[in-house]
Amino acid sequence: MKKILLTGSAGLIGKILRSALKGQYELIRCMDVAEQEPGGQGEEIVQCDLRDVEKLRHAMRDIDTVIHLAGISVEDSWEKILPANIEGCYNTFDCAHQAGVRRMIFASSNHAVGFHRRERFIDTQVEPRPDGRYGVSKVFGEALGRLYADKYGMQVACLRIGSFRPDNKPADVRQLNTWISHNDMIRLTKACIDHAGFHFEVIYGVSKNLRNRWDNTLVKHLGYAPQDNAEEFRDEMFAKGIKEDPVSELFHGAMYCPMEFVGDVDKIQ
Ligand code: NAI
Ligand code: 15L
Repeated sequence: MKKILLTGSAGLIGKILRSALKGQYELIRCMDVAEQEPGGQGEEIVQCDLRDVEKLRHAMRDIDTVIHLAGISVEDSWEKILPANIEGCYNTFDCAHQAGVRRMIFASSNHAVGFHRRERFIDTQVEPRPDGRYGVSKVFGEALGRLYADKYGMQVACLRIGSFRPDNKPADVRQLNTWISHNDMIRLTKACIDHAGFHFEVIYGVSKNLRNRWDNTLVKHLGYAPQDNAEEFRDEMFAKGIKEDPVSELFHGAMYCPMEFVGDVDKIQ
């Protein structure tokens, strides 16, 4: 029986994981800067900002595994990304290390590799290619994960999540590739919590979509077996029409790529 700290537990993914993991482990400590529903049996509620190192350290006591979801979850200004996703992510890894946490499951994003060309499949070893400040913060988090695994022996899994939606279905034609269902997100998280032992892993958080372009072959040993397929929403998504920006449609990161874009797409090969 494990004790788990779930950061970002008041958010979209956090709420789903909170209810799915409840009762399956000895303790789920739910931490967020936002207010939360009171804790039930096997749950503790902590209100804490990732910048509050003292409180964060306290939240790590007796924890085996941290699931780190908290932070800015979309492209935003540096003023917002810096404290939450850079400083806050560092604080989370370092407080976990100091408290003797064995395993970290870090919510990275497909936007860490968003400027790879969509015409190519990408695997878990492609070089970082962030498509914005948010993507840079996810590359930073993955780099921290590599450091804390190599230097401090922490087991780290970085989940490059695709598109997780409140209504549990894709929003557009692109998300027929990138969608992850709620149940597959739960499966992926549980695979990483329950695994006997790993060093440092990167895995795409995507369902078993017919149009998936992200290759998890190298991390089959993690035991993530997605069951859902966005193709069931195909007709509904195509009926909405394809209105993608010409820069967006070239790259895996899609809508984040044209933001502020003044580059030369021919040079992004
Ligand atoms: P969300 O925005 O719904 O939840 C994020 C939570 O973090 C919120 O409850 C917020 O209060 C909390 N938070 C923000 N700053 C904080 C701080 N300084 N201290 C403590 N808590 C703070 O995001 P969502 O969609 O649930 O995503 C969770 C994680 O997964 C994020 O790291 C996001 O980047 C990542 N992700 C999500 C994807 C999606 O499709 N939803 C896709 C790829 C990655
Ligand atoms: C993400 O990283 C974001 O958290 C989410 O809001 C979506 O934009 C998602 O990626 C996506 O690429 O669809």
